[in-house]
Amino acid sequence: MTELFNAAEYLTDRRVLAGDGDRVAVHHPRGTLTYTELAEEVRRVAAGLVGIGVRPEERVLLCMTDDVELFTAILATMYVGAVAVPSSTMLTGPELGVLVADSRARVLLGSTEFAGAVHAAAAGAPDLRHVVLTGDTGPDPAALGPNVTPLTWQDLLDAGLGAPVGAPYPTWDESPALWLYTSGTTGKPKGAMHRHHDIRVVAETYGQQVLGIERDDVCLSVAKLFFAYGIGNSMFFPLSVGASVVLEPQRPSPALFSRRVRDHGVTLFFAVPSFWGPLIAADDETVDPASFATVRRGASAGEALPPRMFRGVRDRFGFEVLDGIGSTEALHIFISNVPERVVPGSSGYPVPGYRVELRRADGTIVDGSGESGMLYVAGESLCTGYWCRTEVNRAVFHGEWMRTGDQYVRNDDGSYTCLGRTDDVLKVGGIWVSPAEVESRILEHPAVAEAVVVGVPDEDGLDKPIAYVVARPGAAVDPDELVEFCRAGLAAFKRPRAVIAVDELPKTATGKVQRYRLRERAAA
Ligand code: 3SK
Repeated sequence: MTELFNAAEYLTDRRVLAGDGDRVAVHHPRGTLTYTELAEEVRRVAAGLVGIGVRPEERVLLCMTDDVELFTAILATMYVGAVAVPSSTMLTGPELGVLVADSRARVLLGSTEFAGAVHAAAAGAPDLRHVVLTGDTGPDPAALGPNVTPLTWQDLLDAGLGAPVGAPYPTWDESPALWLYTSGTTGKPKGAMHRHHDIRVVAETYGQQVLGIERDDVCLSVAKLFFAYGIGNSMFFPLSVGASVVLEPQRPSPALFSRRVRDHGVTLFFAVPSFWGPLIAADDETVDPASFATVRRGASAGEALPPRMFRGVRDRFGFEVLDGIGSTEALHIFISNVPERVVPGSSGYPVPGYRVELRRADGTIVDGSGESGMLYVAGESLCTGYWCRTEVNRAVFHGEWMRTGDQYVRNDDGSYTCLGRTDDVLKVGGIWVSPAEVESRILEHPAVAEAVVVGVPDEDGLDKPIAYVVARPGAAVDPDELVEFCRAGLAAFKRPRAVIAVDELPKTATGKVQRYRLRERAAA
């Protein structure tokens, strides 16, 4: 008989059964939740979801800040056998609408500060039936249309009064639990589908065996819960061992996060290179190095951590940062540095439970000797594929292996170093940015005839999007205005950091833009 397994139960009820009921699970802006309180709150929200008609395997989309409502709603959705789809809170209304429509979500949960995007997204989603907002006001019925019921958070909880949930839905390892959208290599968002099993796998491999998370740890992550990196750091790892997490809804800044580290005695601190840089550079008044006295380990992902930053954190704050590489498709990190064996500038060694291969363009395997190859990974936490994307699935998933799109080299000591992307997609501040999407936005501007966006490394080697544009005949391009135009039509992190007007773009004889020449020009 198939053994039942529910990841939300594993992370809540099972901790209570293991004796952690009175321990703090969550520090949030208004107080704390013990494991017993968390488990109860999850069941209350679960009852509300059942009360409004959520059924197993249906998607529930969540566009929310890192706070108790999001934390409990993700767990509650999985508890009732439905699929949690946490989405980026940086998306515009139409961008969010694409995810609501693609996922066929019938329920959309939003934080009140994203009401504008939530209303706009709901307008174009035919399958949607309920929109819930935190706060007292609730969504505007006029903005939602006749088929969608607007609810406040309290309405959701009240809907559960007649539908108590005493036990998790009988899911098993293979049951769908979590979809995470990534724009990855094609630019069009794709929902990577994860099973209940994948959550236990990342907690028990990277979380417990590499990071070495223990019951007394206190975790704080710069990456939010809607990222694969963030949900592992802030939910799967701490709850899998009875540790605690600090939830911070506000945007991460060195000053704010160093205060949170100090106030909560954080022991495991998770960040990305675009945060480590400003943290190291901040003066002592903004960031008191003594605030980090309790941190025993840091973790980094998203982009390769420059050795300068590894040394900067160690020398100024006194802890080691374990850099690693993961992916939304693998749910978390699958190559990582390990404590006391860090090779600065490398991503480290394969995490226990994962296999990696470097392959040449013809598919043959690189066996060492400094030759680079495309990184492939196999492991138990790989997603089952992208929702409704047959063509991309065939290109990316090959039996148990996944093509990552990253070019890597294996060093003599067995560690792996990233050489960059094999395709044109950029990672900016740890988030995928599709040049094609930014180019389409720029091309909507009446003054622009042609546009190409390339990634250009800054002084730390971290990619920043730069746009080259050719003006229409008789028109002139104002770079600052074009950046603002992008900000208005795209999530802000996708905007080009500079716009360079040129008379023509370098092209091959067949008319293909030579992006590498623009990258070279920008870097010169
Ligand atoms: O970007 C990464 O390295 C990463 C790490 C963990 C989870 C997800 C991602 C994309």
